[in-house]
Amino acid sequence: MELNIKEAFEFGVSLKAIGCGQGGSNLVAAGNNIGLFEQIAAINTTTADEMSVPLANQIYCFNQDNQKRGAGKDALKGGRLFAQNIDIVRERLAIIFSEGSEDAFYILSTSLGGGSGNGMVNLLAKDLKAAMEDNPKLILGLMTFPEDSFIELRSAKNALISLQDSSSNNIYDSLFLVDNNKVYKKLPKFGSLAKINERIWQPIKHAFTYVGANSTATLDVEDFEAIFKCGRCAVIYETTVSSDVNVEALRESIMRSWEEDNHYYVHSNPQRLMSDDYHYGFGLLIGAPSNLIERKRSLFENTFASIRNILNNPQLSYKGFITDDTLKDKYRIITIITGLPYPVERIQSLNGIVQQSTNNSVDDTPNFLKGINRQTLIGQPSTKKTSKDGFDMFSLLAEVFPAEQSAAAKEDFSMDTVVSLNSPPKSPKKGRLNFGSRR
Ligand SMILES: Nc1nc2c(ncn2[C@@H]2O[C@H](COP(=O)(O)OP(=O)(O)OP(=O)(O)O)[C@@H](O)[C@H]2O)c(=O)[nH]1
Ligand SMILES: [Mg+2]
Repeated sequence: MELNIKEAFEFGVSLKAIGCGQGGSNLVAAGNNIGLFEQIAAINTTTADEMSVPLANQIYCFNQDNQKRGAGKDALKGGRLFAQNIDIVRERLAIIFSEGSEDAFYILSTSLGGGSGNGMVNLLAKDLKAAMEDNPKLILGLMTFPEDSFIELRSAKNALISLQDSSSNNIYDSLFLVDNNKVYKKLPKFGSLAKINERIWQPIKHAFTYVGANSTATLDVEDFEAIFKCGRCAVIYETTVSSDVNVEALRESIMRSWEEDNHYYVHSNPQRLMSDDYHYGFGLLIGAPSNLIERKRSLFENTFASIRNILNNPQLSYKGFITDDTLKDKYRIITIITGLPYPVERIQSLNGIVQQSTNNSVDDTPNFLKGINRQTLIGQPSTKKTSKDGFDMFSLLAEVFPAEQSAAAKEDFSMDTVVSLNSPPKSPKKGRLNFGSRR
């Protein structure tokens, strides 16, 4: 069944996915259900969670004291369990991803707020990046921002650890932030979390289907890659519009698709978040039935110019008009916007919860929570280099390796070859970490 769905779509770019923790694994399973991924893996710390992906794709970083306990909503513990089990992770990933496209992009998914996924996802991303040092591929992240009812001291802290880390270390080429408040708001309508998880991926799936496809104006794979290299946060909105529209109506529909209630992202109305000082990426993809694709060319071109203008003319702007005969008398309009700032207000409200709680109790967590660096969250203007300051989860690694090795080991963690993926494994280095080369 799954195979049939996959075969029905020709992807311009393949996507491989790794889910971390329960929410991340469910999300990856959902994307896989709609045929988005070429290959998937899911990593967790306990068998107590529902994983949704086949057993062969599951990887565990067990808590040796109790395999059912996992990280127990403690992100530092989640990170530590990951670091302690890194050899298992690398070995299993190397096997799971040993076949398939060499040019695939990667997407790592997790739900912020828990212990396991939240704690491990950035370490994994960093490891993957190091593994691909010689042949870098895009690494994207898709994370849910915790729903209000889940937020308390620990979950807020966990999410802050991860966000501070990814914003100050430039771990992902781009990060999609999904708002779980919206997910739960729509739950009654769609009946199950699994169904909504599928809908979250839908615009991403359509974008990946259209890139590099047969078109009259091509947003090719390189353009797509360039857009996502802008860094910070990304969104992909979509809408379908009746084909009897003019430019004004088309533009209105697109702008409506950016509004708060019409997608699952934390970021809404991107035009209000964009200023002259930063790099942004913009892609407009329009799918249309073959009888309209040429005839409506000027309508599409004018719409592109108009939307580009609304977004303050980002330097990196690309368009693709794609023949899609699954659409009858409709257009599918996809807008990709990258380089958006981290959601400062939402993050500051998490910070407020932590501050409030820690005022009344003794707290022994790292002091990164004291001062969220606003500049790191909104990014640096394009003329300045991104700051490397901020709390660093990677210091966890130093705890895992013996003291005399720790400096070299930490160096290796970010420098060495990791999972062999599609390139032949490098020969193991004596006395150093041997990331995923198959023995
Ligand atoms: N959108 C979405 N969110 C989910 C899903 N499953 C869990 N979550 C959210 O994930 C957060 C809890 O994190 P989990 O993923 O359960 O935690 P974990 O990574 O397994 O970490 P532990 O604390 O060790 O269990 C909450 O915000 C949940 O609402 C899912 O299938 N979809
Ligand atoms: Mg869990």
